[in-house]
Amino acid sequence: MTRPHVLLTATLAPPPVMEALEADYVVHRLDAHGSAESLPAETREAITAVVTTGGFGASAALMDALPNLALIACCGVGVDAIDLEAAARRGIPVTNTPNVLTEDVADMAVALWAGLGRDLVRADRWVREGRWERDGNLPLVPSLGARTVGFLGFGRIGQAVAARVRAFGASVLYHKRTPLPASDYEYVASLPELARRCDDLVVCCVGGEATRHLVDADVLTALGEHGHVINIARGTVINEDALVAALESGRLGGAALDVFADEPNVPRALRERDDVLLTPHVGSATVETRQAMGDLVLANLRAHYAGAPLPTPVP
Ligand code: 8YV
Repeated sequence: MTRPHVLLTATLAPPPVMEALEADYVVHRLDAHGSAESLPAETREAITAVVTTGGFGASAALMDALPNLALIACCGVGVDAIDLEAAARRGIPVTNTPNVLTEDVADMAVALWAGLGRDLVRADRWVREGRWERDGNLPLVPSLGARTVGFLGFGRIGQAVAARVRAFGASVLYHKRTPLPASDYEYVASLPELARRCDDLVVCCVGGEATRHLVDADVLTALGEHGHVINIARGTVINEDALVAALESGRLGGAALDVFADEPNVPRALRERDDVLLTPHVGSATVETRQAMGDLVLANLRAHYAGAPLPTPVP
C-alpha cells in the first residue's frame, strides 16, 4: 500500500512515536522558516494530513498551501492555535488529544502551586548563593493547607488540580462561564470576585480570543500583595505586561508560569525575579503522556485513512 503523505510541524517525542509515524507515512517537514508555502508544489499536493502541536497549530495560510489537506491532527488538547473556522470552511476535520494528559498536567500545576507557595525559587537561590550561611533563615510562608485556591476554567484539568490541592487541605473556588451541574466546589460568578476571594488563582481555561487577557491589571490587583497566579493553560490568558507591572509594584505576591505570551521568549523582567517560578511549557511533558498523546495522533490518522470515525475529533 502506498504510504500517505503527512506534514509534521514539530518532532514528536518520545522516539517510538516518530518511528511509528515514519513507518506508516511519508513525513514531510516545514521549511526552515516554519512555512509550507515554499515546499515544492508536488509535495504540497501530495500532503493530505498535518500533524501539529498545540503551540504551532495550523493557520489558514498553511491550509491554503496544501490543496489536498483532509485532516489536521493536533498532538495536544488546546487547539487555539488552529484556525478552526478556516478548517471548517474547507471541510477539514481537526483532532486533538484530550484526557490522556489531564493527570500529568494537573501534577505540574500542583508542583508550580506548591513550589511558589513554599517559596522554592528564593529558597533554592538562598542555598546556592551562600545566603543561608551569611543571612540565616528565610522568612516564614503561609501553609499551603491554609490557602484558598481559585480556578479560572474548571474543565477536566481544573478539576484534577482541585482534587489535588484539596488533598493538601486547601479550599477551592471556581469560575467558568456556566457552573457545573453538580459539584461540591463553590462556584463564583465573576472573575474579579474570584480574585478577591482567593489567595492563588490557577488558570486552567482554554486559550484563544475568547479568553485573551482575562487576567488583567484589575484581576491581579484583586489577588493582592500576598496573592499568586499560576498558569498552565495559555500565555494569552494573562496580560503579561500587567503581570510584570503588578509584581514590580508589589501589588501581586508571585507567579508560577508554564506558558507564555510569546513562547519561547520569556520577558527578562520575569526571569530575574525570585517570586516567579518558570517552566518551559512542560505540563504534558512526561514519557507516558507524550507516548499516549502520540498514540492518539496515530489512531486518528489511521481512522481517517481507513474511512472510520475519528477517535477524538474537536467538536
Ligand atoms: C503541548 C499543550 O503544547 O496539550 C496542549 O494543549 O499545550 C501541550 O500538551 C504540545 O502540543 C505537545 O505536543
